[in-house]
Parts: sequence; C-alpha cells; structure tokens
Amino acid sequence: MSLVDQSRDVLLQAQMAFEGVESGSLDQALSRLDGPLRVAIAGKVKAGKSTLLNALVGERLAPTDTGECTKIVTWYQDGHTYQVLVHPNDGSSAVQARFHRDEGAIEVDLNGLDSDDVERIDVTWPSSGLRKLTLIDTPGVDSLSDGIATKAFEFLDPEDNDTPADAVLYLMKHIHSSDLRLLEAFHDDSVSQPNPVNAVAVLSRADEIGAGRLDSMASARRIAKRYGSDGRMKRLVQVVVPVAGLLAETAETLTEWEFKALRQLADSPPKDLEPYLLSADRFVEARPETPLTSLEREQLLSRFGLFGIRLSLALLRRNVVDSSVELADELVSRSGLIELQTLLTTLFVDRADVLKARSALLAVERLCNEHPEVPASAELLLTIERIMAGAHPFNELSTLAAVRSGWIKAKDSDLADLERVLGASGTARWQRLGVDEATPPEGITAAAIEQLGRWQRLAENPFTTHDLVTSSRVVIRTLEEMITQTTA
Ligand SMILES: Nc1nc2c(ncn2[C@@H]2O[C@H](COP(=O)(O)OP(=O)(O)O)[C@@H](O)[C@H]2O)c(=O)[nH]1
Ligand SMILES: [Mg+2]
Repeated sequence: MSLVDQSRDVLLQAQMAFEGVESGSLDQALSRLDGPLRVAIAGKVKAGKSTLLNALVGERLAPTDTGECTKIVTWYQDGHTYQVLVHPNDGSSAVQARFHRDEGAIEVDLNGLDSDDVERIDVTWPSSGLRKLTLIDTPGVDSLSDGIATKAFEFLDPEDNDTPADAVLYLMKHIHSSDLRLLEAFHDDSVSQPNPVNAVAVLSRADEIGAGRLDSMASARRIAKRYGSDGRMKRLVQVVVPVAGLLAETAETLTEWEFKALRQLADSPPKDLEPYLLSADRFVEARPETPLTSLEREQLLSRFGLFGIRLSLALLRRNVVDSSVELADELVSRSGLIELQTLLTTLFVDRADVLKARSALLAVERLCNEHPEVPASAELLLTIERIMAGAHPFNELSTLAAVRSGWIKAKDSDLADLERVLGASGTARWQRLGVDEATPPEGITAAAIEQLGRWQRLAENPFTTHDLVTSSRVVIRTLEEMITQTTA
C-alpha cells in the first residue's frame, strides 16, 4: 500500500475516533492528501515574497508592497473557476468575497472585516502555474504590528496550526538571527528539531546585492553558496539559491509598451544616459533631453529595478535580444527563477506524496497528543509510529535531516555521497547515483551495484561509527530498491 493510502487510512480511522471532538482539521487533511503540495512563502516584510509568488505563477496575482490584504495569509490554488473565499478568525464559515484586479493584483473586498479578523484568504485561480503547487503567501514577520508577526509564526509552526504547509520557501535578504528563529519555528515536531528536508532558502532581491551592477547575480550566487554551507543554515534548509524576483515577475508579464520604452532608451546615445543609470533617484529625475517622461521612467523603475533596466539596455544594445519575447526569455533565465523552479520540482514536487503523507500523519499525531482522553489516541499514535518507522521514504528524509543537521560524523565526501543517494539533489535514479542523465538502465544498475558494495563495506567496517552505520543501512536499502527496480 502506498504511503498516501496508508496515511488516508489513518485519517479515516482518526475521523471515526474523533467524531464529535474534532473534525474540521481531519476533513481538511483528507482533502489535501489528493490535492497539490502546499508550499508556503515566508520571510520578513518586503523580502519580496509576493513578487516571487507572482513570478512562480507567471501572473501578477498577489498584491505587493502595502495594502490590507498583504497582512493576511493567502492561499493561491488552481481550480476551474475564479473564486475568493475569506475565512474569518472567529471560526464562522468562510464567505465568498468580491474582488477586483489592480494592475493585475487581486484586491479582495473584505466587506467590512478588519484584516485582524481574517484567518486566511483562499484564492482559486485557474492557472497552470498552480497545478502542481498550491502557493501560500504569508505576511512578513518583522512587521510593526505584533499581531501580524504572531500570525506568521503560528502559521509556520505545526504545533499551533492544523493546516501547516508541506514545504516552505524562506526568503531572506541577509542572514539575520530573526531569520534563523523563524526557520527554527518551522520544525518537525516528531523529532522536535528543525527539519531541513522540506525547506529551501531564497536569497531574494538578488539584483540589489551588487547595487544594480551587471554582475549582481554572480555576486549573489557566491553569497548564496556561502550561506548554504554555513552550519546553522544547513540545519534549517536544503539549499540557498539567489533569485531576482522582481526581474522574473516583470519578465513573465512584460508588455509591448515596456519593451518599446526600453528600446527607445537603448537607442539614445549611451554617454547621455549613463549618468542617469547610476541611481534610482537620478534615473527618475533625468532631464528633458532623455527619452520618456519622468512618470514613464518611474513606471519602468518600479517594474524592472535599476539592475533590470541596465541589464535590458545592455542586452538590447548588444543585439542579444531583438523582441519583447526574446527579452522576456533572457531576463527570466538571468533572474534565477528557472533554477528555483527546477529545485522546487526535484526537492518538493517529485517528493509530493511523501511530504503530503508526512503532513497528514503529523496532523493526526498532533490531535492524538492534544486529546489523550480519546480512547483510540494511543493506538493511533502507535500506528503512526509504525508507518513512520517502516516507510523507507520517511527514513530517507529523517536520515537526510540528520546529515544536514551535522549529527552524523563522517568524511565530507562520504556525507556528500550519502546526501546525494538519499535524494538531496533530486530523486531520479541518475541524480541519486550522480551519473549522467542519459545513462542507460544497464549503466544505472552497474553504478548502483558499485555504490552498494562501497556502502556495505563501510557499514561492516568495525571502525565505522554507529550513526554512520545506521545511515549506511538506509542508503543500502535505497540502492537495493533501485537495483531491483531496474532489473525487474
Ligand atoms: N529590486 C528588487 N525589488 C524587489 C524585488 N522583489 C520585490 N521587490 C520590491 O520590494 C517591495 C516589496 O515586495 P513584496 O513582494 O511586496 O514583498 P513582501 O512584503 O515580502 O511580500 C516591492 O516594492 C517590490 O517591487 C527584487 O527581486 N528586486
Ligand atoms: Mg507580501
């Protein structure tokens, strides 16, 4: 029986056991088991969360900057019709709300409700960008209002929330201790340790890192790599990737007017324009001899940022691109969005069943712990423990988390191999084995057999530490399954 089916069984048993005690969270957990994976986008105010969400969807749905609705947790999910549901805080049932679009962003009419009175907003929006992932926009954590900060924490803390996300994308501009605290709040309550397997950090607004210089993304990549190898960070997230979210969002929604305006700027003599490209203020204040009005330049600036404008002008002048479609493609590829999307696929989407099953079991576990008076609680907890311990994908995830947390002492190269085979850089066989994507089945089997031998020798070596032996056994099982599958 698949993990998802096993979890469904547990949820159904829990529904019976908790009848009259609690049903809402279990009903939700059941319906989510068949839906897309839920990924929360978290981080401080103005980290660029809503902008990145829009880039990932490919549409400007989430309102950016300020506004009442940016203070409310908002779910964006795919569906057949356009619909907005507002869930009030007082537990009363959700109401359908009117909305309009302001420059693309969905502005919800809260119908007299204060943002503090709203638990969350559910936006259903037919979009291919949401087919595999439901995206959850969260309010920032260091907001002036404490209420919002608490909301974001509660939302990410599975102990206090019966609808946590399956995975989280954490946006940060720099490492701050408050960033690390928030990440720690999103921990795995079954082991009471932060769990890096379902979290990825994004070094956001990456274009601003080099003060708008054309090599900003290269600097951002170096910084992200350094952050990612930091021990504290490794304990919390799988990787850190740089993304220029604004550039990605704008590229995905580029208009012909914007392309023409940039073309006009690119066609004016570089020496006239150069002084104005030094700062945002200068760019907006540029003199009458430069093309476009101040207002138009301000509009471009808010959509591209200074880096985006400079990059676009360079691409146009060097004839690297010659149409709005080409410019959009080039900007998307330079924004880091594609790397992030690939990562989301390999780390989250390809593992969706395991992550969803895990969330479902954790939801039941939480309920049982809260209600020890319910007779079936103890039995359910045992069942959950048995599934968690017996299911190989869970063992892979917890071993991966242990390696990432620095709990397992071994040579760096062994740890790197361990992580790879456990699926840290993707769960496809070639990714786990670290071989070329085009490797034929015989080659896959040969590589798996070779690596299996190595791990078996390591596990049998009397000098190998106990922790490493335990982890090796998980890796051995992964490789054995791989070999049976390819030769079956
Ligand atoms: N230069 C630059 N500005 C960005 C980027 N992402 C967001 N912004 C700007 O930062 C402000 C806050 O962005 P928003 O997405 O609302 O942040 P949130 O509070 O985390 O949701 C907006 O004015 C965005 O235009 C980025 O990648 N680069
Ligand atoms: Mg926002």
